[in-house]
Amino acid sequence: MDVQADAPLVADAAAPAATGQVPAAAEVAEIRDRILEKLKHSVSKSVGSATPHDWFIATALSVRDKIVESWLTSIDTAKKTGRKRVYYLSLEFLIGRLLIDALTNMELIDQTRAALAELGVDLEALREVEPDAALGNGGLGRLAACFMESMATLSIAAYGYGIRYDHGLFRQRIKDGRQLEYPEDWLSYGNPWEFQRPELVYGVGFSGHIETQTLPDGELKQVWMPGETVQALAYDTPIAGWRGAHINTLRLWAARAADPLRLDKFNSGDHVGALMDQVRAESISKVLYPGDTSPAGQELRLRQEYFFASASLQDLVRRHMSLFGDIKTLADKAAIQLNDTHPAIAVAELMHILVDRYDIPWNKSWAITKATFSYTNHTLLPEALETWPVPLMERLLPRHMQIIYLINALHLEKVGKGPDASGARLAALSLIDESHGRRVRMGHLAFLGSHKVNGVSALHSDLMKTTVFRDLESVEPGKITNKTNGITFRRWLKEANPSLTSLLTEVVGDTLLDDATILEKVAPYADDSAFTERYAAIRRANKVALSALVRDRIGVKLDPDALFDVHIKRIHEYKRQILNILETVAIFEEIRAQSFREWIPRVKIFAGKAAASYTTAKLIIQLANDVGKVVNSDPTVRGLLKVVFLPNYNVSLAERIIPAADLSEQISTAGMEASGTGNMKFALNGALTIGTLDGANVEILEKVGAPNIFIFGLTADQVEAKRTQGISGQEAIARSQRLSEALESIASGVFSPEQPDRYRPLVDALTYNDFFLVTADFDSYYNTQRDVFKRWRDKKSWWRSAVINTSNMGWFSSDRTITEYAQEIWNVPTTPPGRN
Ligand code: 26V
Repeated sequence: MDVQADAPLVADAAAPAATGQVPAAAEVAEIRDRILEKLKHSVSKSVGSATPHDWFIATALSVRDKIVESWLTSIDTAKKTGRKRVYYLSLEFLIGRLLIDALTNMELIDQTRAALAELGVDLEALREVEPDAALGNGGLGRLAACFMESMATLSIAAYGYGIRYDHGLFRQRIKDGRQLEYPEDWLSYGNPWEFQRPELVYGVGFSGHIETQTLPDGELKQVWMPGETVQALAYDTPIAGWRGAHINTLRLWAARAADPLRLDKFNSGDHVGALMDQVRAESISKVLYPGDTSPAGQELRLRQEYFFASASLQDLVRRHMSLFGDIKTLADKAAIQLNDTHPAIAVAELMHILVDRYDIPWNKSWAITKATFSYTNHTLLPEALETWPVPLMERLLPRHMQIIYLINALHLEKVGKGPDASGARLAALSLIDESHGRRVRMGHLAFLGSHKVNGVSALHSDLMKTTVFRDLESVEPGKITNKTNGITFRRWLKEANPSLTSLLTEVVGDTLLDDATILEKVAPYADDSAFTERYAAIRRANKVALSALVRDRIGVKLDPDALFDVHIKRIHEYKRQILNILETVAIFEEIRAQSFREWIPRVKIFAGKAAASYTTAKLIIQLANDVGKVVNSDPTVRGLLKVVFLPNYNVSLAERIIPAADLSEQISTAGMEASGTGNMKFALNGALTIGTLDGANVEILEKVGAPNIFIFGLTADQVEAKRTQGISGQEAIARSQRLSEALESIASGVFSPEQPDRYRPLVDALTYNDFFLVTADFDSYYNTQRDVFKRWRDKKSWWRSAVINTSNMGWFSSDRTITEYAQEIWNVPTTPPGRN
């Protein structure tokens, strides 16, 4: 990819419009000179020999310098003012690319684009060479990234703590319609955003035994003597808030062995054995989410969780002691947020630190722990609720297991005194699940160790109280609160859709990204045809750009005037991609049978990854691809329907697809999607939602109003009631000719002629064991899709609804969500941007 500087770099798609401001020549010249300086002295390349990647590094380093100046000030100010800090503990941060994000938030984007242009370099081409940091699986990880940005924007003194995985989420390739997984290698060219901190190293112990000592006062003290110690090494990435007023730190831990190699073994000729300790230690930070189908995989996952929880707590306790000198004030100066149960072992670790290291009495330690922690739940799916086998915990973390037993004993003693202390109730409340082998319930540990517990949408938080946490809620009523998720508008509006952002700021003013609620001012323009025409033209340009991308990547030509119907997210049965595919097949059959009718040209766009071990999800990917192959080449269809599956869905691809979407598919089985955040990104960018009353769809409906969203299907209550009657799909299939025909064509091999029974397992599951109630919702979904068609024919009405969606999305800014966490959970002040 050696590109000479005199051959201008060209991006692979239409460049987003600049924001229209003409940057001052002197500033542009200064930026240009700084980039040249970095290219020479940090990258060690001449202008004539620099590759796009060299230019990317030089540009990143030049903006990083600016960020560092504010970063040091932010750290210094927090120190001087003795502010309470927020610690966001997350095993996932799905940050994506950072160049455009950093330039946007430092308000240097136009100047830098102009400076690079003077050098014959296209900023959009540099954007594309940056690897997409995928240290997360999906919604939970992306939420952590949006929250980091909003915490910086609101000048909260916050640290994100996580793991610096060598390899993030796997790279997905589609071969013959099937998903293949390849290791992702985001660090192979180096990472210009991070700073290694070799002085910040903590030992993290595992296994070993416990010695009981008798103190002079006769009290017993437990001393854990780990059998193995791994080192945690810190890497810091600065996270710039909007307008660069405040910069926070994302601190990620890499695992190292204490000694780089066993010299004795090496010298005796055992060259591989000499590296064993290193390999064992480094495996902890090797990959995101190691497969946990084997016992070794499970153990590695638990080692990851403890490794990062221990390093993070040691680090924050060290900071607290050096600043405030008294461990008993920890809860006044630190709020620790647990992003799901993955870091829940931190509750036992803090107890270990307080009781064993600082000799704080148990009850006082427990009070400090509870006041410091809070926990966010992100799913109610039983298979996703973490539990660890007691024998594994006992072997790997013997002292923590003791602590968990003691927490449990005191907890059960307390609830055992209550009026309703039946055996069944105590079993449900216990930290130890005894129903299939003894296992530690990490959700219970996180719940008990926290002062607040929250769900991520109104519906989800309510369901928490009636399902998995029903018994615990009755012990501590009022502990569960709701914090509906949000998204950062800097990335999901300005960076992803700069042209729409310019149009909106023309109307509401240039404080849109400071205070998203002013989007309301756009509402009156929903009836202004001059405005809606410009709004529609921007969408069309985004669709043209996406069509070019689709053509480049998978060779399918799209009609930018077709309705772009988009379903992008992890592939999971509860998200019901198969419901969408069934409707596609039904329409395909109808077009073929009645090709003379006036069909609405439509493109179904799918993207998403399936967990490597999730056979059914992988079969759904294959079905989408197989349907695409048949539909796209059918001469009767004449391009009226296209089906594309875009490989390797990630943050960067989402940034390209969302601004080009007309229809947003949010069709999970009601009660199963905790919130969704993609739903917010689409609606903000003006796609209309077709969705069930699930997660944050419920609140989107409230904000945009029923005429501007397509809601269908069973409600969460109806889903629950229906499941108690049985989950066979036979009745629903018998009632619906369309559904039975669509299923029949899939089952008979219309889309897999080379292997006709390929999709038998999918069809059988829907017929006899339809847990996700696809068949029950099919007719309602199909009919609602016809309402979408009707609306699409009336373009005036369509664009009116789109504008109303955009104008009502201000509430879904993660700035609002973080403000609520700050006020109601963390008790820290926030400063809106622009007021520093
Ligand atoms: C995890 C697993 C792991 C084992 C197999 C099945 C399974 C299914 C789901 C999950 C989800 C883990 C947690 C998660 O990512 N939740 C997502 O969090 C988002 C941010 O709050 C939220 O918007 C999504 O609705 C929720 O699914």
